[in-house]
Amino acid sequence: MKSGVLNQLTQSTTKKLAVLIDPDSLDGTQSVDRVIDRCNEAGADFILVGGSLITNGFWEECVSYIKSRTRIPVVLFPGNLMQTHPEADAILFLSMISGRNPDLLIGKQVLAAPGLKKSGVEVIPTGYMIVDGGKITSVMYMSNTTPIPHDKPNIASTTALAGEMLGLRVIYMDSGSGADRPISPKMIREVRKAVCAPIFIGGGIRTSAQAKEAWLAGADVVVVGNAIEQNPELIFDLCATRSQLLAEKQVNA
Ligand code: 1GP
Repeated sequence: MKSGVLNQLTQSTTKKLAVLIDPDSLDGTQSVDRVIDRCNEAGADFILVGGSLITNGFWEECVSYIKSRTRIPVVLFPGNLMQTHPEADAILFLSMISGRNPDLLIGKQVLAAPGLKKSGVEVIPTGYMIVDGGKITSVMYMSNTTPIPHDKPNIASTTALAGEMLGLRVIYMDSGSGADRPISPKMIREVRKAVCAPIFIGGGIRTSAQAKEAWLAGADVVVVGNAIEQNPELIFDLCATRSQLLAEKQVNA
């Protein structure tokens, strides 16, 4: 089984940008190109592919097409069991530790495990935590779980800590696609203090200022989906902000 993406996450402390592509929100390869071309030019670190619901039958073709158009690692962020693909570089193998739905803690994973093993795709054990982002998002509705309250950083940090103690290698905190407000820097800081695992932060990030706040609070990977679908040029701003943080760190080191 491959191990490149997790190594990249754990061995380098530089801040990273992941661009999320939801095949259901795109209408064919032209709109994929609009995003991928800019990811290639600006130097995004990862391309995440996934969605709560795939209704347009574009999954298989979409992942293969992205792989054919970029050398950036393509990481699956599956909304359900069907969202696997042998050409992907890795899959975030999610256990929804913020919820108490046994099917999403271990049930679906049991069903998916044999196929994933055969596919040879790198499997990244991921503690997935939904945080209230000010409205009911698809992931909240589809998962039938209660999100962690926005103003309870201690619940988030202890949940992440338990996830890490259980052996999960990455923590992904998500206020849901199109959330009204991103996860607060205070909550990110608390989780950062609690765990060593790389932290992904996503949901409702629309500007490079919000991404910067998340990175500075302790996020390793900032995930942006909706805002980039609406304006792919934002990738340039986000990558510039990420590079500026790196340059500042080098000057201050
Ligand atoms: C959703 O974390 C991702 O699961 C990204 O959210 O689409 O709001 O950027 P946005």
